[in-house]
Amino acid sequence: MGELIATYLVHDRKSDLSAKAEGIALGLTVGSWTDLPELKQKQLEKHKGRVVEVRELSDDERVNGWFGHRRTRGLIRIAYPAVNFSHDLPAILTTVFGKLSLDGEIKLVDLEFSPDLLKAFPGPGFGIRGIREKLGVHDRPLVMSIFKAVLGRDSEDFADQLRRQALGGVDLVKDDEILFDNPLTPFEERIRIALKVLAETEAETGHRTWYAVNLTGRTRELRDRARRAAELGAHALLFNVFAYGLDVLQELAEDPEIPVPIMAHPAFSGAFVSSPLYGVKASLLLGKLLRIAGADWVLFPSPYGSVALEREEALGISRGLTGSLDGIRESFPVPSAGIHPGLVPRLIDDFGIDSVINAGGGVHGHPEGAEAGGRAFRQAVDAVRRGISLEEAAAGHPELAEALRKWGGGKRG
Ligand code: 1AE
Repeated sequence: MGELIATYLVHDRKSDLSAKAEGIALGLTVGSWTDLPELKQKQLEKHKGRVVEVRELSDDERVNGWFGHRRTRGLIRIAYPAVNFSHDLPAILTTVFGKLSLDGEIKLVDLEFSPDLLKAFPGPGFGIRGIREKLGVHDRPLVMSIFKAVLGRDSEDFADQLRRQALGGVDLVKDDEILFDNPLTPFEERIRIALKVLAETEAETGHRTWYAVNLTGRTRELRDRARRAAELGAHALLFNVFAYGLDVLQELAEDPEIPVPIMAHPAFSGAFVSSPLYGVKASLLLGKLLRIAGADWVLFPSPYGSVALEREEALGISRGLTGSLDGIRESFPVPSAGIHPGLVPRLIDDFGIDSVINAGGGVHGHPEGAEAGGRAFRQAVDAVRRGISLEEAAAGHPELAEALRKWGGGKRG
């Protein structure tokens, strides 16, 4: 039977990381140990947590400043026997970071799954390769656009916005995450309209665009709603996973009657990942955990947009989504928020071509409208592929030139 190794970042007030590690390893498994009679110790041995590593790190002066005294900063790795928990994320998270998360001074930074344990998780149903295959795009990052200003608008407006975005040559258009089922643009109607509009734009331009519909509502309704979306032929589902829970994502990803790729939105995740002291590291929550639970795409704040995440954190998420993971498919990293065409060279340098360039305001805010906005992004991507600067490319592409005039950028590094 395998084990699960959890890594924690601690800021210890007692300056005794080894004692802290031992306390966690025993406290979250068999409880007290040395007080037990020998026979009981033997019986419980296979359930006992094990301290794998204790490593002291240099002080974080910002943290010492907050507390007003020195804290010993360090990484602790604990191995939990897989026999202790059922092989699902609710049991795993409760074991490794249940009550412990309430401590407020400890952060869960990684989980290493043994191959046995990993088999319990589906991973993405399609992954990067499967989606590229279906869209027929193999040699560049995908480009995605986001519906904006959709509340209070009707189906006609929805169809018109979608058409303009698709004509710009984007590969994907996703719902705004704050668009829920509503009388003006009901869930099923959005899917029907999108299929019609996108079939028309494909016939017109030869370019395929997919629409990701926001799967929302009470948890008990999600499965049926997603199955209905699949029956209607939906291309992709957008899912606000952190408002529901990782296991709900896994349920959807595993359902054979929902053969539709899933795009995970990071809404609400800031509540878990933002503190340097407590919560869960972004690379684990938005990277590895979303991937094993079955997200085909993962949106997260890019390091240089409007809701910036530190560069190392964003790259860590990307590594979690695409690094090797025992036969689990790769998920597309989608660094987002405040993205405009001038950022394309930096996005490709940092996240590679197996990523999605995603923009809402950067498409709709183009001075010539959303169609030109999509074109400007595609022109920027082509420029990087051809190894020329955006300024050079802009000379022959008025849409890109306008975008650079409005938002600037184009520089690498
Ligand atoms: C990190 C999520 C980004 C997102 O969902 C969104 O709507 C971004 O919009 P823009 O590109 O910042 O306008």
